Amino acid sequence: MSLKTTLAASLIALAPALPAAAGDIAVEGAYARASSMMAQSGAAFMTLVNSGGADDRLIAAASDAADRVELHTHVSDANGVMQMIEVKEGFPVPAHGRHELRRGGDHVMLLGLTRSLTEGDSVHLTLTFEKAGTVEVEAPVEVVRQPMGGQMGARPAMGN
Ligand SMILES: [Cu+2]
Repeated sequence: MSLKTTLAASLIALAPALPAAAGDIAVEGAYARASSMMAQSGAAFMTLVNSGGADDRLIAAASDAADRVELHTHVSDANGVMQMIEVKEGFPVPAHGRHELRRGGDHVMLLGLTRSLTEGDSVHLTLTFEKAGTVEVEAPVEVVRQPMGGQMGARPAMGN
């Protein structure tokens, strides 16, 4: 029985974040990460899904984990160097369509982290859509594992 209990607990821990939705808008697969171990900033990624017949738009975001939250994207400058810029007009979510926020592309930028983002933690996001209103999202933290742009001597996440 104790094994079953353990398995059940593991499954709950591994369960994806609950679907977050408002009106015709749903937010799927949200996760957040710090830019690096000692970072003062981070980013959140997710897929915005519009099941309705009218275009909508993500126009603002807020979080309990950051002083300021902006909608950002990446563009390459004249030298081909990727830079982040704020997208003041927000991200369009077409009718019966989706808009993906992913690494290297559009993202929700967390500026001035109020705490370090470690595995097992989660970040609360309040997303504001032009038509659907606000969607509350719980984005689990994923510690950076991508090979690109890795800092020297990447260490495992520190405990408390
Ligand atoms: Cu950014």
